[in-house]
Amino acid sequence: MLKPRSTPTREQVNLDGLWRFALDGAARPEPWKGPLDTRLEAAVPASYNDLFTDPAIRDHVGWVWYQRTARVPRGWTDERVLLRVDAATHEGRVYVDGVLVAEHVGGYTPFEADITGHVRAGDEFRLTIGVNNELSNVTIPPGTVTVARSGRREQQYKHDFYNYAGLARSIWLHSVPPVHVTDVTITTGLDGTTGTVGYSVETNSSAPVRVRALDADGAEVAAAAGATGALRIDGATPWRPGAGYLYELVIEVLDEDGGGVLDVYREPFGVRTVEVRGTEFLINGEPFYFTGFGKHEDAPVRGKGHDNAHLVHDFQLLEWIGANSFRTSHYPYAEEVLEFADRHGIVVIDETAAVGLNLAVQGGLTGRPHDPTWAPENFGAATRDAHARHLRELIARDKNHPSVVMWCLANESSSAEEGAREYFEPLVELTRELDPTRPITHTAWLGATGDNDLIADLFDVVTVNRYYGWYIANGDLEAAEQYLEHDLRGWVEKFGKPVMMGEYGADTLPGLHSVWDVPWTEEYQRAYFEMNHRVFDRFEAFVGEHVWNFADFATSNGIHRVDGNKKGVFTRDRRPKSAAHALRARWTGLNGRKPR
Ligand code: GCB
Repeated sequence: MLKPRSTPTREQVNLDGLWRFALDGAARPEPWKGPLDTRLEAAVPASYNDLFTDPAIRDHVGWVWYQRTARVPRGWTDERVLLRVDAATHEGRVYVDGVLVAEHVGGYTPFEADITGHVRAGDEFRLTIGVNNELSNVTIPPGTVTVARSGRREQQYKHDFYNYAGLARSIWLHSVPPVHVTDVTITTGLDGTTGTVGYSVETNSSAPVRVRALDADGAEVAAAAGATGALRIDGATPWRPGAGYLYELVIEVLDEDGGGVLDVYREPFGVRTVEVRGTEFLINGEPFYFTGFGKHEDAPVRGKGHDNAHLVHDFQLLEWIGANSFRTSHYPYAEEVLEFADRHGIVVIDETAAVGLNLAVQGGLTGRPHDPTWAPENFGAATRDAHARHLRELIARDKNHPSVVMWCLANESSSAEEGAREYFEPLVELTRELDPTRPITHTAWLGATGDNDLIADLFDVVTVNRYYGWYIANGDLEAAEQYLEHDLRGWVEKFGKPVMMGEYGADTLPGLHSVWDVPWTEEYQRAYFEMNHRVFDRFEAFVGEHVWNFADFATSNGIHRVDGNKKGVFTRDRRPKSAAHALRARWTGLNGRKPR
């Protein structure tokens, strides 16, 4: 889905700010039918949970309502008027003056509605957005709503991060001309020093299309006519990790005689290649070693709300510590994040919101038999359909970002359990069909090993999440080292593919110190990383290390977490723990190359 952009033929109005807000039930029965009866105002973009002091709001399960008025610019008389919601977590319904204009399930991908028939240029309208945070067996991510003995509805889910909800990303009113570009796909290659750029433009008409590629200074470097085709850029500057050089494709839809321009859309792109060859991960033909993190969109007060100040600061810290990459664990991040990564040359593993498709985890923790994960009553065809829809939306949104070098289809699903292959094979096929250019991976949980995993061969890169020295052999780094080496060897020897660490980490309380190997201390986190790195460096096939986590983050209540997950290398307010300095020393020395 195209991002709204301002061009000579397109305009946009940002609708962020303070919106009237109410829980379902607190307002009138059909809140979209009139002004929302409430004194509350919520900030957009932000998760609503931590904005208010009322626990009934924080713990609410179900619909909430946001409302504001908006004015259609008076110059839009002859334009199509669209309303775009960058994210409504996890389900959204949009009403214009009481009329339902859009519905969408999936909390981390955008959706939009053509509201031309419902509004008039120059006039104001009432915009109401309902957002529901409920998860089920057929949502991605999954969850279950239970009713406690107290009668309170509670949302259970199988991931540890807090189920923040609301309008955490921007809302846009934007215009497109009646004849317009609806999609563009750009793929790039390198032929010596020449950049090859394949493009395919979709429009809502058969009007002729022409494209021009501009370099970063705005100079035209290639041009072509036709909705699909190829451009060649001689002496191209490639997009590289650490140097995010971007070109722009200017797409013009012309009137039938080719004289007038009906629509202009501009899409940035980078010229680069990505390939897995043997046990190497190659960017522009050169071996790349991932250093970085699994992250979260997470901050005090805003929750998962996008914030440009946090964006800039997080990327500063990534650079400071020598991270060249991150994974969008465990859901697609705001588009602004990917655009920033594009511009700054940070490599991204783009992950779906499929986290928690694993009932074996509970079994593993309690030792009790667990319900089958891949069963129709748990995660069956209907879940897979939702997963497929989500993949389509993710790839449609992010396919043109040069920073995205790999798709991660799921986090820690039950890949060693019967039925995993039947579940994943069609999703792998779909991903390859939607994007034949990027490698794919999924992260393997502790219960899946080289011996018992049923799906690793379907993917290009083996990514494993391992917590030896934390959940296993806690406090015994010697034993942990042996377990880890044995475990990694199993994957390396069996699959002959690049292997990387998707997660490794230890909860750490800043300020807690010890001269011994005491879990939760800053020294232990450092020693834990050192042990992991010693092991990684023994494997030729190892292509990267993503620490869990970049920063401490909010989790749901529970006995396993005290004030959130503390595996951050930075605290939640982004102060470095001692291990951050150790990582910095290692990573700045590597500079994207494998340790020797
Ligand atoms: C994992 C999950 C991640 C958790 C982490 C932990 O394996 O993928 O979402 O936060 O472990 O800290 O337990």
